[in-house]
Amino acid sequence: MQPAKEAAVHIARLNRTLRPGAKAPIRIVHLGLGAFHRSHQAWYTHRAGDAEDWGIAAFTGRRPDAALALAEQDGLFTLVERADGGDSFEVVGSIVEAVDGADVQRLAELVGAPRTAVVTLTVTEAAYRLGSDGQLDRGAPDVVADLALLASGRGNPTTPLGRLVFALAARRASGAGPLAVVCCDNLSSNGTVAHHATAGIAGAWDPSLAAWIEDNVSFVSTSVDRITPRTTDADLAAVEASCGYRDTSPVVAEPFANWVLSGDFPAGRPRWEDAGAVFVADIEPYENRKLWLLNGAHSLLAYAGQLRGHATVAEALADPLCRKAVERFWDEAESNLRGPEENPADLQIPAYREALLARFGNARIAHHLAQIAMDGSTKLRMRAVPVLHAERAAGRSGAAAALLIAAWMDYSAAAAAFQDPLADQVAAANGLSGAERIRALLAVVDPALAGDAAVVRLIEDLCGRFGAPAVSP
Ligand code: CS2
Repeated sequence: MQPAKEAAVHIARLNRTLRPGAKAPIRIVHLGLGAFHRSHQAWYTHRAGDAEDWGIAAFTGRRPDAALALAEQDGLFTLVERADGGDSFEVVGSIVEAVDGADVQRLAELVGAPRTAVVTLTVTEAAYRLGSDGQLDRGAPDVVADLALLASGRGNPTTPLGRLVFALAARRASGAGPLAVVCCDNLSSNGTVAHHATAGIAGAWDPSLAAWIEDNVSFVSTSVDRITPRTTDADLAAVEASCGYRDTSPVVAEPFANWVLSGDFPAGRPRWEDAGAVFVADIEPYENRKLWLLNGAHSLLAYAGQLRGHATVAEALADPLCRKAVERFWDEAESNLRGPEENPADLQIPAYREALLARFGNARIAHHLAQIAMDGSTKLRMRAVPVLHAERAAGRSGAAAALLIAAWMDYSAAAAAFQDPLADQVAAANGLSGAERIRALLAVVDPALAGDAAVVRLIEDLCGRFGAPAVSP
């Protein structure tokens, strides 16, 4: 029997236990069917007390593969919770339809359906096409192409945000009423970012659609957290050995999961709080804690660690030079974190830092630094730039945040495969030398910093700290 067929048979058996009645109706549409969606939002929905009312239709991004594989298993997949002490397995049943993202007509049909109440997004930080001014970069080639397709009406948009806008037009046309768009990408004020990107595309296509979106779509901000490395063949084998069936689409994640949300759900939502999600009025402190402490340290380890020859987060953290850089960065970030208005003491930074060390040190999770290193120009804007600005505003140097940026610069010049939406600009900047190179690279990340001669000097001085060449060959 073909592996996928075998899985289908086993999973169909599981299905009868998991879904004794009819499948949950589709009320959530997701864009960005990848490992993180499955370990996070799909798992929270599966664990919600009213899960039987909330099915997810999940669309892939660039390729259909994940949807095809999952559809063969009727949307079911195994979540492997990988703790230091061992694995535990759970079959997740909340995805009731898995669709190739290119099927924009199906997307429009589902978003336009009155029953659909929520659209969730994990489309990567870079997909929002933010310029360094924080607004939609209308000159980005794929945005330009999508706007032309939308305007001509003779083709389907290809970017996630273009597709979302197309589907929202269908919702307006069907008169299905308001709904919530929930951004689950690692960006500060991610609801606002999704709002700006959506409004930017809609406004350039059809101002009356942009006005409808303004009145009918609630953009919810969230802070999402669960370390989920890419699934490997060894993971498939581990599921088969322990569970007795061949799942082609398992997902491996750490036991820890966190979801903080802020915003309105005009057409309702699952009881995600049953699975531990938290709803707050003031989300910024939680976002900053997560983006600066977890993601900031991740990026630092990704660049410094690879420059030092390490491959995974756990390996890099075990290197005293990297560990010290992380602790210093955390000290700087911590001095700029404020507690939430409703509960100022809730951030509990020392415990959070302690927990992060344990999470990063979980050597059973092979979290590859190369995966984290991607799209650095966007990620640094959330993870390093705000800390550096805050430090300098407080009259301090911000050397630890500057070191993270310097490590990214060194990595950008040394990496064999440098993946970034602004890779061309980065390569051009790396063709320069000395302070000019630093200024040009900084301009890619944050023009204000590039205009600050003291920051340029500081970063120039910090380049090479992890043993890489300060200038490209
Ligand atoms: C990582 C995140 O790849 C990256 O940039 O920092 O995916 C990180 O693992 C998650 O945000 C953890 O919740």
